[in-house]
Amino acid sequence: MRPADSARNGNFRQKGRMSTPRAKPKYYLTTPLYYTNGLPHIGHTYSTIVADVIRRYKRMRGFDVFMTTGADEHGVNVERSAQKAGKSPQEFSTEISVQWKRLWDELGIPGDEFIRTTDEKHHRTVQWLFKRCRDNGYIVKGHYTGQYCVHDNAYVVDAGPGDPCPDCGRPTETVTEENYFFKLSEFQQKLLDFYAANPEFIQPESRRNEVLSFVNGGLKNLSITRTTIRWGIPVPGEAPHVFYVWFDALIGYLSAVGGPNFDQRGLWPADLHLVGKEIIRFHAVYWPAFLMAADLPLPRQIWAHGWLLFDSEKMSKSRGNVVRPRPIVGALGIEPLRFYLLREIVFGQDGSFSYDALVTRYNSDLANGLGNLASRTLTMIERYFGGEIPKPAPEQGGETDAPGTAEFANEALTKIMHLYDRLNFSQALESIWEIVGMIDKYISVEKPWALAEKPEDRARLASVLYTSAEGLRIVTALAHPVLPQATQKIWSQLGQTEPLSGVQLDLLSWGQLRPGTKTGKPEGIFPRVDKSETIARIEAMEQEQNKTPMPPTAAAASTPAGPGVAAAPAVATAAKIGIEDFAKVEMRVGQVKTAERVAGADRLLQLQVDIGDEVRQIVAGLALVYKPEDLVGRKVVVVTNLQPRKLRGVESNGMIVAASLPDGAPVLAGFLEDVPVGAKLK
Ligand code: ME8
Repeated sequence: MRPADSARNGNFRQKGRMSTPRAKPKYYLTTPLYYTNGLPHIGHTYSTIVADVIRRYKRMRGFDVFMTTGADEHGVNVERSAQKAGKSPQEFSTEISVQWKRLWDELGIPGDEFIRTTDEKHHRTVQWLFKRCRDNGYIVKGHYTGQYCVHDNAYVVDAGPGDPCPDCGRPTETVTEENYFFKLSEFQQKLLDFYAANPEFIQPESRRNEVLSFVNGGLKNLSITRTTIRWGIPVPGEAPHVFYVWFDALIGYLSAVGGPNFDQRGLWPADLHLVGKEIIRFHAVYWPAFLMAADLPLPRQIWAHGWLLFDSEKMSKSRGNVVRPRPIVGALGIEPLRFYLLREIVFGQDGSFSYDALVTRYNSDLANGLGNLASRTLTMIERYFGGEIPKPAPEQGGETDAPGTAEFANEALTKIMHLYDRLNFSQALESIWEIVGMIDKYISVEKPWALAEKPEDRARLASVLYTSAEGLRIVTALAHPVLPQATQKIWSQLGQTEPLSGVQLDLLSWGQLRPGTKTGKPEGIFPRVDKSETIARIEAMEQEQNKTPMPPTAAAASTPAGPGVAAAPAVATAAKIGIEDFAKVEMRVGQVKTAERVAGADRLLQLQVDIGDEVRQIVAGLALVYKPEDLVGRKVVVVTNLQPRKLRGVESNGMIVAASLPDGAPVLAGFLEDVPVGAKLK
């Protein structure tokens, strides 16, 4: 059952659905609203490109599509970044928002609405939704002391002072506030019932399981206002309370399509919230609970995709290991980037970004694949038939285009649409490119250039080129959501006058290409490029771009992976330091003498570490990965000149150096050769 149906039958009314009569069914989708504490990298670009592909695909399936993207401008991160830049939060985040919007425009992925959480209409919506939840009895006032992760704008349940955030590994801060609480605990069963009634609500399955186990584990009330920061939407009549950034940003999806008057637009509920996997809980737990509490319709689906990795780590602003879209687009264009991201990465899973793979895909699938097919087909039609689609003569059919072609093509259409429907882009493209390969092979086998030599083979030549052109037309339409400009060019060269974006895939079938149609001049669509030269160009552009001062980011780059664990910096673009700064950090080889768990802290181990002239007690966030007994005797790298501090009441006098994996898991630094305990690292 889909959310709308279950809502009608269950507690949650499906208001506003289709209240404005529409010729076509509506489809409303969103990207996350990105933080304005830094500029977009290709991780963000990936999400927005995927949304744009869905938007174009759904239009070709007859939907009236609306897509929202935007900027999440409030919260501590933005406030701090603004402070660093010496600007007011409003001024700072406006500058950054403008740049995000400009980039999406430039890349041709602007969506239909760019909502800013500083927009007046959004403020009104948040305040209205708060009032509805409060009037319904789901909001109470109280005090809260807890560990707060500034980076993720979230309290960390069950964490003690200094414990790391389980999501990003950065140390949490202890915060005490008078807060308004959202009674999330009252929604545990309601959410579980809702998920059960709507098995496709959370996708993919792995994320659904993750959310189910989180909710099954019990839900605590959620603090939804802050008095410790000023940069937020004011809670009406309750100064100095401002709304918690997630009880602000999520509501942006609704503000974008009418806010309190969503009924009039008929777009709510959203059909799809597209998000990265790290924010699934906010979207699949908090957001539906807020909407249930306000008695509003729930979104139909949350789809959490994986991460783009660079150098095996999550590409992220704070790590600094980011790749920006502009240099790639400058060297190759936006369409090769779209194609690469959707073809190479299995949607829903993590995928590594590599320039090498990007250019290889470009040359093999676009230059040699689709581009070459279009140019050879159109060139031969021009040369042998004066630029007119020839009339096929089926009775002349040879082995390779015999009866099954039409059936094969129509079946492929159905299959590929199904793959798009499941957001299985990599397989959809793989299947489309199988057809490209088949037509290519067909041309090579039939050798139209040889048929053209003999007048008695004229009818056969016409059939072969018709078949190739018709195959190309179908492929072009199917690839349009991913390659909108290139396919439109090929489409026009095939003499098609209707804009490709207006073509309905459901009405597409083999044989619609009319013989006699005038074709356009064949033009190269994807010229082949030299790999090393292209990568060098991208890198040169990147360097050029990095010279232009970038707005400062949230900059938690140097924060450790956990208490007592210093993450080895994987920072490509972090600010450089002089040798004298590095010399301030004293690191020595240590050997673990004893190790035990710290009571009540899942992640912490209490270690006694011999550093040569003394044995130090160090509390380290290693317990999720390392068993205490496996550490005893192990040589580790210890930062020895840090101020001692207490973690869960246990004094920690030093820090163990470890790499931090994308999921925050530590990996201890060590040596291949034997080294004496106490040796200094330089
Ligand atoms: O979380 N790979 O904003 P944000 C793939 N403001 N996608 C990535 C990525 C990567 N390496 N890095 C970022 C926020 N993304 C909140 C959202 S919504 C109401 C509030 C994409 O600027 C991915 O979609 O940190 C991820 O969820 C989003 O950017 C996070 O953007």
